Amino acid sequence: MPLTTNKELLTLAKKGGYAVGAFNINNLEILQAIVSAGEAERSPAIIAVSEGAIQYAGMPYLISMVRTAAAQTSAPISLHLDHGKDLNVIRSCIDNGFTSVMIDGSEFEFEKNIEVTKKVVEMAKGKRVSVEAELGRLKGIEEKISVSEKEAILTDPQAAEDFVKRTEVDALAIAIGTSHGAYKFKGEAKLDFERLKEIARKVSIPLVLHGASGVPSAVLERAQRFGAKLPGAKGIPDEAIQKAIGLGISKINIDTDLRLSFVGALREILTTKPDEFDPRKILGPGREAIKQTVQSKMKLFGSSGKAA
Ligand code: TD3
Ligand code: ZN
Repeated sequence: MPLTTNKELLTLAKKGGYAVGAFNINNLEILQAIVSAGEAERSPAIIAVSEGAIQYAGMPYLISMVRTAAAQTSAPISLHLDHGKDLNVIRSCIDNGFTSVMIDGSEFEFEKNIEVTKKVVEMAKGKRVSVEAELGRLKGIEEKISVSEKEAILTDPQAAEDFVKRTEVDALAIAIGTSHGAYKFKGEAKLDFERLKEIARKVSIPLVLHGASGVPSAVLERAQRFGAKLPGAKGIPDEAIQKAIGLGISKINIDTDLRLSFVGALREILTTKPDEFDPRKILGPGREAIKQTVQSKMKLFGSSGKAA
């Protein structure tokens, strides 16, 4: 089937009370892993590409791989630019077949964020391209953070309502205490669910949770058993993800868990089979490990069985 848009996927998810995973790719194996997980689970999936991935793999390669994937699979997928910051890159994604783009103006103050976000909404108008924006900062909240520091980082519910009204974006990424990468919390995992509740009350478009990797212990232990050094790595517990979906999150971004799964499998092969030098025998297990992880996310997010 042709690529679908995030708006289509997320409208159904919001109605159905589940979330769609956005999984980052930068090569063939990761893409194949996500698409075969979607097939196996009968689940939709968002294929996320960052500006860094575009630099690494090149726009033409990424677009043709994802188009080919969409044509081969019967589960819906969309092609989404993750954390777009460069308006030229965003424009080129819109013009070249992406079905969703994110404009990340979260580093700017409120009015400037609105201004850049509106520019992208304008670029996407009349095209089959959804727009996601971000309000608030994805930084870990330390245990002993002051109230004013916390307010400066996390998304303000009233500001979110105004932001969505003024920009007319299709989806909004919010900050409730998650952060990117494998080190999300020093102590106990803590998310601001009250804030999420309040935002969901005021904002009717689908809400997005970034920095949502769980750093699953089995995945981490495999990587560490074969030499990975990741002391203190910690993610979002599965229960917190389920709670966030129950409170109105419809799109969940996962990258770190895919990277950890991939590298654990590669480390194991390279360590246990030092005579192996066929890339397929090395990358194949990496692909399989990502597929397993993506399938477990689809189950966790409730998107399994939701492919139309
Ligand atoms: O937008 N992304 C993916 C890119 C971040 C680089 O890891 C996320 O929000 C994913 O977050 P996580 O928890 O997988 O790092
Ligand atoms: Zn993100």
